[in-house]
Formats: sequence, C-alpha cells, structure tokens
Amino acid sequence: MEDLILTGPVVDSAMEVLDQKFRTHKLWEIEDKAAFLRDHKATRLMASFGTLQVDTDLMDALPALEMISVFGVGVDMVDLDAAKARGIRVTNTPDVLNDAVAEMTLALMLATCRQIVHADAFVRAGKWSDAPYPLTGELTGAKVGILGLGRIGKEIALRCQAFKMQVVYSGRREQPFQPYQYYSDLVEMARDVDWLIGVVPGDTGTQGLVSREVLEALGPQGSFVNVGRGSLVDEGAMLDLLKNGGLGAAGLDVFFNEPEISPEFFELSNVVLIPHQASATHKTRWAMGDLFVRNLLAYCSGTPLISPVI
Ligand code: NAP
Ligand code: 8YV
Repeated sequence: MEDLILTGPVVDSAMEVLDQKFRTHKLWEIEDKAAFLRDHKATRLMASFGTLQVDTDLMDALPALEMISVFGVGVDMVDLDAAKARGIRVTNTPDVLNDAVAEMTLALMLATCRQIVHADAFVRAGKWSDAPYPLTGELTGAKVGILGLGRIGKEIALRCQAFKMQVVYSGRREQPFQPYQYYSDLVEMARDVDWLIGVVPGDTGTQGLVSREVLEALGPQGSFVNVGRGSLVDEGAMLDLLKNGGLGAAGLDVFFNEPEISPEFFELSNVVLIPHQASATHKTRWAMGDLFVRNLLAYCSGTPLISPVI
C-alpha cells in the first residue's frame, strides 16, 4: 500500500475509501511532525483539507511529493507557485458544490434581510405578546452585485432572479454571453447595488478587493455577504463600518482568521455569522469526497486527472 498524508479530517465516506486503498497518515494528529516528515520523505501523495497550509516548508520536507488532492474548490491553502515549480499536480472539487454554496448565500441574504435569527430569539424570549416584531427589509426588487460570476456566482444569480432581484456583476473581465450588466469598477457597482456578494477565490489578486472604499460605497442601506474567502474583504474596515452604521449589515460564512474569528463580530446585531458551512451538507460533502478520491485514484493509475488545477 502507498502512503497518503492528510492535512485535515475529510468526510467519512471518503475516509473509508482512502483507508482501504492507502496507508493514511493524519498529519494534524501527529505530535512530532518534523520527525514524522523525516521518516516519510518518500511520500508522493497528499490530501489537503482544513486550515493547514501546504507551503514551501511542507513541500521541502516532502521532496518526493507528486500530487495534492484538495477537498474543496478553493485551493488557497496550497502554495500553487511552489507546487508548479516542483512539478506537483494539484486537483480540487469544482461544480459539485455550486448548488449548496448558492443555497447558503440566499439563506444568508434572507436571514440578514428578514432578521430570522433575531425574530426567532424574540419569539423564544416570549416577547411576541408584548409587541409586534419591527418591520424588516425585503429581497424582492432589490439589486444584487455579484463579485465573481464564476461557477458558484452564476448559480447565485439564478436564485436571486427567482427572488425577483436585479442582478449585476463584477470581475476581471466582461462575460459577453451573460444576461447581466457588467461593472469593471467595483466601487461603482457597490454604489449602485443594495447587496454585494463576494464569491471570488482567496488568492493574492483578490486580497482586500472589498476595501473600505467599496464598503462605504455600498453604504448604510447596503449589505455584504461573503461566501468566498475572508481575505477578500478588509475585515477591520468592515467591522468599523458595521459598528458605526457606515455599512447596513453583513451575512458571513468566511472570515479572515478561521476558526478564531475576531470577537468584535459577537457584539454586532447587524451580522449573521455561519462557521464556513456553505458546502457542508451530507449530499455535497459526499460528492466532494467522491471527486477528491477519484482524482487521487486517477493519478495513481496514470489516467487523466478529473479536475486538475495544475
Ligand atoms: P470560479 O468558477 O473560478 O469563479 C471565480 C470567479 O471569480 C470568476 O468569475 C472570476 O472571474 C472571478 N475572479 C477571480 N479572480 C478575480 C480577481 N482578482 N478579481 C475579480 N474577480 C476575480 O470559482 P467557483 O467555483 O465559483 O468558486 C469561487 C470561490 O468560492 C472559491 O475559490 C472559494 O474560495 C469559494 N468557495 C467557498 C465555499 C464556502 O464553503 N464558503 C465553498 C466553495 C467555494 P474573472 O476570471 O472574469 O475575473
Ligand atoms: C470547504 C470551500 O469547506 O470548496 C471550498 O473552497 O471553502 C468549502 O467547500 C473547504 O474547502 C474546506 O477545506
């Protein structure tokens, strides 16, 4: 059996297959990692999940590494330049999670706009008989700007249309066959919309893209929803603006320093916070696990990778 190093716990259905096919090593559970890596220098295969960075140090410690299968579509935990320079192949799990992530985006929008969490607490606290719950906003008729009209962004757009919202988008380039208005300037789009959705990858090109200026343009009546990565927003500016009323509200699945997020979030009543759950359904995690395993097996059998990144 061949060695496989895992950087984090994957879904049970995938783990069962991996345990049958490989000699699996759970790196996050190993106390003396340096000694373990010294003893397993010849390992060719790695599975990446969770918060452990697959960086140059880890790649240097595993000079025989040939393939990294990422459990997730975002590959920000892997230093792709370093992998490319070493000829390491990297795969991810695109498409199978589009629906679940789009669904969670709408759930965050609804929860934020219709104040579902506060209203639930209001009923549980027995306050309903004292006074009616205050009126809230509504998604119908509002304008939503999607930053990153990719695989997931397009599914979000469809669902927003079903809610009778007007959809526009921003990205590095216009997509001529998409029916939505394109903005090359993110500040301009933020000024024009009621909702800004962040669903771009967490790479160097997107770091802080949703800047203070963008959030200020979105303004006191605007709401920001982030299902991309915490790094794409200036989190300090977002917290400031949410506190002082410069930004209306936020629905957040991803954060700058997960899972130890800034405690400042807990003081805010105009945010809905989810612990990076957008793809975390039984059905979708099974499908991600299946694709993630099939990529590893394809590499081992010398057949083409199913969803290669590099
Ligand atoms: P995708 O199909 O590659 O779409 C990414 C979009 O981002 C593209 O439309 C791209 O458009 C745009 N983009 C990329 N770099 C950009 C930049 N520097 N500036 C502006 N726009 C940029 O990816 P996807 O499958 O939809 O996934 C998107 C991301 O969602 C993932 O990378 C991951 O970080 C996140 N995600 C989160 C969860 C979760 O659980 N919260 C789950 C899945 C995915 P252009 O190329 O035209 O610029
Ligand atoms: C996963 C995600 O929860 O696919 C992604 O990019 O963010 C989520 O589906 C994440 O990859 C966990 O590693």
